[in-house]
Amino acid sequence: MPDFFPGIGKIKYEGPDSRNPLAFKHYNPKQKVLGKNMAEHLRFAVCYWHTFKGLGGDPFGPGTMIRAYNQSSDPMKVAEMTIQAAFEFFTKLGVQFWCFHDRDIAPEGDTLAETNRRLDKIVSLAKKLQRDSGIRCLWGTTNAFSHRRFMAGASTNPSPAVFAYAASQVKKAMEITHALGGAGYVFWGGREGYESLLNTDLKREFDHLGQFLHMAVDYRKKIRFRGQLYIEPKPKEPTKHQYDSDAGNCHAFLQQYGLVPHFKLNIEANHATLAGHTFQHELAYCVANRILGSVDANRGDLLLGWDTDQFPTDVYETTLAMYTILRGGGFTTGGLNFDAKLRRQSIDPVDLFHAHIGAMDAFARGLKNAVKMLKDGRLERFVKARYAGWNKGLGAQIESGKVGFPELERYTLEHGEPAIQSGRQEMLENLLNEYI
Ligand code: XLS
Ligand code: CA
Ligand code: CA
Repeated sequence: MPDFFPGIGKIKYEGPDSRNPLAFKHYNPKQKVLGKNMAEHLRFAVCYWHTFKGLGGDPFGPGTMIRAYNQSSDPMKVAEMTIQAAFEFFTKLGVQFWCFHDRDIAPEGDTLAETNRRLDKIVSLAKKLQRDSGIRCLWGTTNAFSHRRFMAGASTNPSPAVFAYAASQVKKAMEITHALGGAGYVFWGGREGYESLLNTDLKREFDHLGQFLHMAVDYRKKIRFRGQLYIEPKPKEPTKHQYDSDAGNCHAFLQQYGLVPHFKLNIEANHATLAGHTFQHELAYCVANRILGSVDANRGDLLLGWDTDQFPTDVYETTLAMYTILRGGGFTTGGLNFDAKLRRQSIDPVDLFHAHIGAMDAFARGLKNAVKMLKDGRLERFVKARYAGWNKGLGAQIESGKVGFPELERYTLEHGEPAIQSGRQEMLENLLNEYI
């Protein structure tokens, strides 16, 4: 077995006092919290696209990173070496899961048939590597946005032939995700959106997206794939207007097309901030509507207006995220997938370890803080007390639908000006700091 990350051994938990940059200070996979161990709560996954296919290119220049596993002129040889490097990395890092796009793991051939043969070859290698390492697939997905045929979208393309191509690609990607025992399958909109309404039939494109997802639901059933289907919201990028722009918008779409029973959402932190929301807001919306499925754990830069996909390090964010996730019952099929990439100057393979170790520690701290918040219960009690008026009297009458405008007018005329109370935001912000 080649060693693509020489000199780096298995990353261990050494505790908060350790000064070893290649050790976990907080993530202790076996440590029990709230009845489960940390690994079971957090379900960390490494993403294939940024971690193994991203080389630091940006709109101003090509990649800066040189990797031993892509030094060949034969694209299939590169694919084989890369999947081996990936499993070496997952094993040394100690994650349980990985995520991929079809085109990350195997390069496209000249025809769809040839592309699928190439995929089968790499998938059989991946299956063996999964068996040997015990590492599992959190979710698979399709890249139906890079190739020029998808410039005007995949399932929302004005051309039915492109719709058909995208369907064939998703069919195959669902089959290989199933073959790899994937716990889920993601639909991120890619180029499902528009640049200009001058050339777009918005209603027809939405209808086609709905129809496409119904075909995916039918095919999932046909091949007996049990993985959870997810939609991943993202606004503004790459198209000017993306159809799946945020959690509320995806939820409305799923309701409109009768897809709620079949889909949950995959919430990405950076996409939340691009949509003008906090990460916690998007998670809380999903928890409130029972549609939270999985999480792409990264971070944006609030001073930049694009998808920077940085590794998560902000413990306030991870604490609030884990608090919200735990209050929603925690992960079942989903997990925390690091859809994040190294900065362009972090050129060494060891930087991949630093990035993931820091991100896993940030979420382990978030988990521990969230457990403190839940056990202490002061925040929860405050919110309960703030809404206590709805449990009896007037509030209970309104909620049960027993009164309407005339009765409420009578009440107001009788009782006069309502008493108001402080929202205590600053006190609660201080309380949050007690746990962090
Ligand atoms: C792109 C998305 C993408 C999805 C999977 O911005 O985050 O990587 O997670 O297609
Ligand atoms: Ca993502
Ligand atoms: Ca992103």
